Formats: sequence, C-alpha cells, structure tokens
Amino acid sequence: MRKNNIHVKIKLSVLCFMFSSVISIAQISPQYVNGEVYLKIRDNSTISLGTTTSVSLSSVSFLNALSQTFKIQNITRSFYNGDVKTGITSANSQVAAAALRISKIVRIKLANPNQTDAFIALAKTYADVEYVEKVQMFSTGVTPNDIGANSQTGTGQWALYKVNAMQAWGITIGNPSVIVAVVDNAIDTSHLDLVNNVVGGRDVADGDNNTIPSNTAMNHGTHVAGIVGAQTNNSFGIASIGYNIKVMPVKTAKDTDGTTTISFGYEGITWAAQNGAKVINCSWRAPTSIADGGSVDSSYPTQRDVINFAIQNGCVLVVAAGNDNTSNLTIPAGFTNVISVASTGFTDVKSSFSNYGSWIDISAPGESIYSTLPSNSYASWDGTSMASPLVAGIVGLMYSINPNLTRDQCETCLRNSALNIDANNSGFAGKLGSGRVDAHGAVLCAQNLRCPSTLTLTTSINSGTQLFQSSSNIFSTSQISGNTTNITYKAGNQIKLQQGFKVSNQAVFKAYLAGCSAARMASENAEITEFKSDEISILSASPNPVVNGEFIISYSVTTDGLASISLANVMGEHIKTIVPEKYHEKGTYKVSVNATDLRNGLYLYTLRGDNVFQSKKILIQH
Ligand SMILES: [Ca+2]
Ligand SMILES: [Ca+2]
Ligand SMILES: [Ca+2]
Repeated sequence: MRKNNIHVKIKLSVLCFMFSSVISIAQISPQYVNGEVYLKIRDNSTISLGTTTSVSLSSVSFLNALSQTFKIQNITRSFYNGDVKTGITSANSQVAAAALRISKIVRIKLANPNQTDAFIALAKTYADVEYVEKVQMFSTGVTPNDIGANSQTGTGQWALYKVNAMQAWGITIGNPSVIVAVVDNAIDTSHLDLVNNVVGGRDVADGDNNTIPSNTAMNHGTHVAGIVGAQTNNSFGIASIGYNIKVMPVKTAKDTDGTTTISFGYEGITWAAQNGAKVINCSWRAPTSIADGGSVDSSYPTQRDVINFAIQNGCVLVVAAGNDNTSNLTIPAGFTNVISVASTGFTDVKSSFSNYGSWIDISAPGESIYSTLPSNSYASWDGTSMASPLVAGIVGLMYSINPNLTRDQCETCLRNSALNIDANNSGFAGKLGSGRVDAHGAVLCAQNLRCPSTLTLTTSINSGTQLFQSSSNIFSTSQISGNTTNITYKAGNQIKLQQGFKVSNQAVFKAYLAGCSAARMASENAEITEFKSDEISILSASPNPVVNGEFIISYSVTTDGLASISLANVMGEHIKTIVPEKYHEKGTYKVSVNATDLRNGLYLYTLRGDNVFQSKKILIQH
C-alpha cells in the first residue's frame, strides 16, 4: 500500500481530543569505565615502572601511599609493548618522545568505583603525576537483528539509516518507562511485533480497553505504532526507532467508523496525557483555509485548550503536517506548540505530497516506510503520517536519556541537530522546518542537557561568611556563621566540602546546580547539599570511631515523609546508600551499617528528607 491508501487523509469531521503526561526514569549510558583511571607519570620522573605491562603497587611509592586511602586493585601499562619500546629507541626524536609519553601512562583499577573522583583529586597532588583522568567508555552504534536493509524496497528500513538511528541507539536504546501514545484510528496490539511493546491503552471512541481495529482495513494506527515502537532486536519483523520505549495505543475511531476517520482524536489526546504518555503522536489532520503566516489558535478554541492541557501536563505533541502539498496550515499541526512534521524522501527532498510552510518545525523520512499492519502483516507506506511517528520515537529516546528535558529544550534539540536541506529543496527554503531530523544529534543534545552530578561555583556569595573557593570547587574549610544566615550557591559544576566544613547553629548552607531545581538534583549522585546545625540531636552513630567493621545509625523523623541515609567521604562524594529514600512515619529508627569494605578514615553520614537534613562525621579505624 502506498501513498494513496495511506492516510494522512483522515478526516477530522469530528475532532477529538487527547493527551498525555508522564514521567520516566533515565536510562543513562555509562560514560566511563567503572572505577578505572589513566594516570600519566611525568616524563622526567625518576619513578621506574619496570619492563612488564603489570606494575607492582610496591614499586611506585606514591601509588602505594594512595592505596592506603583508596584500595587499588591493579595497575597496568596499557600502552607499553614491543612497539612502544621500539619507538622509544627510535632515531626519530619525535617518535621516541611520543612513545616515551605513552609508556608512562598506567591504567589503575580501584576496588571501590565510588571513590574515583576522590582518588583523582588526591592523585593530582603528587609531583610525579602529570595528569589523571577517568577511562572513557566508547560505544559503537547499535544494530538490532531485525532492522531491514538500507533500501526503499521490500523490507528495507532506509529511514532508520538516514536519521542515524544506530548512533542514537549507541547512546540509549530507550527506557521502557517512557511512553509514546499513538493516538490513531485503531491499533492491533496483538501483532507479534507490537504485543510486547505496548502498555495498556484505551478505545476512547467506543468506551472500552480494546484498541484492536474492527476490520483489517482500519489499519493506519497499527502502521504508525510499528514505526514508533515495534519490538526491536527480537529477530522478527522490523526494528523501530523507539527500540525499548513503550507504545500507548489510543483508539479514536469507532468500530463502525470508516477506515480513515478519526472521530475522537482530542478525547484521545486527553486520555493519553492523563495516563502517563510523555509523547503524543497525531498522524492525522484536518485542512484549513488559513494561509501560511496565519494562526489557527483563535479559530479552534476547543482544540487549542486541549493541546494546552496536554502541554501543561508535560507532554510533547508530534503531529503530521498532512499530505495535501499545500502551505495552508492544517490542524492540529498548525498549533504553534506542537511539533509539526513534514515528509522527505531518500535524498532529503520534500515528498511531493507533503505540506510545507513556515509553520513546519521539522522534516522526517516519510516515503516507503515499512511497518506493521493488522493480522501480523507488514507493508511500506508513504505519508507525513509515517514521518511524524519517527520523530515521536526520537523524542521518546531523548526523554529516555534525559527525563528532565523541557518541551522547549526538546524542540530546540530537534531543530538544532536537524540537517539543513534547503539546498536540496529549491522553492521550499525555510518551509520544511529546521531540516531533516537527525536522531543521533537530537539524543546527544538531550544527553548534554542533563544536569551534571557535580557542581562548580560560578557566582559569588551574597551574604554570610565567605568561603574559600577555587575555579572548580568550593573547598570549604571555614564556617558559615550567624543564626539567620542563609546562603544559596547557584553552581555550574562541582561543590566539594572538605574536612572541617562547619555550619553554625541554625545557619543554612545550600548548593544548587545552575539550571537545575533541587528536585532534579535529588538523586544518589547529585550534590544538593544543605547543612543545618548539627546540634539538633536527631542523628547519631555508635560506636564512633568504628573499630569492628560495623556501626549503628540512629535517627529520628519528626514528621511523616520521605527520608534517606547516605554515606559520603569527607570530600562530599557519595560512597554508599545506607537507607534508600522511602516513606517514614514519624518516629525513631536504627540501621546497622557494614563498614568492612570501607578504608580507614573520616566519613560523613547524612540524613536527608522532606523536612530534615543533617550530616555528621564518623571515623572508621579497622
Ligand atoms: Ca474497542
Ligand atoms: Ca521486531
Ligand atoms: Ca510548532
């Protein structure tokens, strides 16, 4: 079935409304090899690393000293081999110098990966160390076992290659907690390539939970759903851009409707927004006579209000522009705050059928798109209906890597990473949005906007006692004093509290990541740091010092709410979670802590909760 059958021709004779909202947990691809660093010993150092790739700890005095604080599991010379040795003796002085340099790099594996940052900070203080850094994790692209060829014929899935899906999947293959609603005529959720990738949906047209079409000709939504989220890497059928993200099927045509009718689209948008969708795809449109440059907002107030409701619920709406080859606005694509998608072909040229205009936000492949159809079949279709779900799936990947992305950030990332295709489209410059979508660039942009887990002070203190600062850290060795002092840092990167940091009674110290709310930082590795007086006796540990590898923390929660206990080193770096965040009724609690895996030294244990924040020191001496 090709363009003529496809439809983007769905009539909005009765417009529907729908929506979604949602929340998700980030699946974060590891950026670094857990607990491993490269450390370069200065070329002119007198330290000898021997003649083998394995380096003995006892042969390098400063590493031996470091290992007293941070257990070093092993040390290897990753780049020391025969070639390097030959290079070092090379008659070419530049070759020899380069070989010498890499021969002095060791790769160190720490017993406790949580101590990596602290290890780096301390290692840098040794004169023999030129640099030390984490071992970066690289990723090849991901190629699922069911992706079709890079072709427009047969079972080909050229669109995934065109938008660099494999590279995007190298960053994230999607988080199943991110839900993309397919608000469409009907969705065959029993299709073997969809059945495991759908969440509970709704037939808002007939008022039941069965979204399966009443006849196989009512097939549009099934095709759209497969593009967003057919089960991928299951050795079956097709791959989808969304990979692991979930599809929420929302049926908006009555069983008795025609096969291309959407009669309850806006009811569907509303249902999706209220039931956990983060992204809502609408591959349907009604034409208007409003010319490019105009606005549909005042003419269609019901639709405007429903779309606004979905946006306020945190949803991103992705809408097909329509297949009328016109620059007139269509709806819903013409509403400003939805992402409107035009269609392009294999060479990034506008599809002959695609609508266009200044109201388009982005373009995406929409010709010969192979996807699922009812009764376990597949076919290639054309249409902006096919372009839109590709973008919706990319948006799902973006929220998988960064659940805190705002709608505006999402659109900006999509636009800024798109490939400018004006040169391929004379006469349509500026009328195909920001260009052809690039999944890799969009996901990378979303990833880069994640709030970093550490902070750097970038603004000065407005009141209270000035603390010692450096460009990258707050090293607090002095005090914040005064009974009513409240100091808030808005920081960009990293805040570390050194031993000796103290906040006087009733004074408050807070550190926030610039651009991140406190809630956004409230994860295990985030550094939202608030110190209040430790004179309120709601937190204690015994014995202190710890000598037998175990201690008991006692704490009080004075009002019902969430609370957690964590352990950090004196640099403020997270070591372990002792009590994961959970609801506590008002009361007193005790928790036993096994300290046998901790090096001797001073630690901070912290009680964090809705209504409490307290941190105290404990000394471990095995
Ligand atoms: Ca039904
Ligand atoms: Ca599949
Ligand atoms: Ca828009």
